[in-house]
Amino acid sequence: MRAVLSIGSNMDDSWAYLDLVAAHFTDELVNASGVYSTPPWGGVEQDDFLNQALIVEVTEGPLELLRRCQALENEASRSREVRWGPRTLDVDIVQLIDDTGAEITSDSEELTLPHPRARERAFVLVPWLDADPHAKLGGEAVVDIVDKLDRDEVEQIRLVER
Ligand code: A4P
Ligand code: MG
Repeated sequence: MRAVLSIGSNMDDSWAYLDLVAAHFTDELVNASGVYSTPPWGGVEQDDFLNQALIVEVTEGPLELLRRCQALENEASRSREVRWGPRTLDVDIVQLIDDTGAEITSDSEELTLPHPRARERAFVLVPWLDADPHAKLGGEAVVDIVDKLDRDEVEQIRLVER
């Protein structure tokens, strides 16, 4: 099963939290995007985020992968206070592709796939395209989905160096 993960941080040592996730998935990593600085999405006033996309190939099922993502958030001392608010580390599963190449869908509250807000979020899609320029979401090329987003929002997603 192939997974697209969107990871983000805007508290404490954000680079270190992103590194923690990449290190955890080293043996399963297919590709990683660059790291992007992104303005906060969702209306809560807070610092800019660092966001990155990771593409990983894993052998376990969707819920086991979700548990691993949550364990990484806990390792980063993640507390959940404000929805869409500041966080040390957020690890979201954007998309899962099964071994036949089909997109896995799920509409439970615990795991919604593909991620329900991914297509509205330049901070998810721009890094994803960096990691996989041919990416598709719900049968549509991600590059075309990005084209339909607000131009200013897309231009504010900036590749950064450490
Ligand atoms: N859950 C359901 N589907 C999924 C999935 N596909 N991947 C459930 C991961 N988790 C999924 O998530 C709440 C619940 O979602 C979990 O219990 C899980 O079972 P959470 O991480 O505990 O809470 P949250 O992250 O505060 O809420 P939410 O709605 O997931 O927030 P988002 O959508 O993750 O947004 N702006 C920028 N620029 N960059 C960011 O990274 N992130 C957020 C958080 C807001 N604004 C941002 C960024
Ligand atoms: Mg989340």
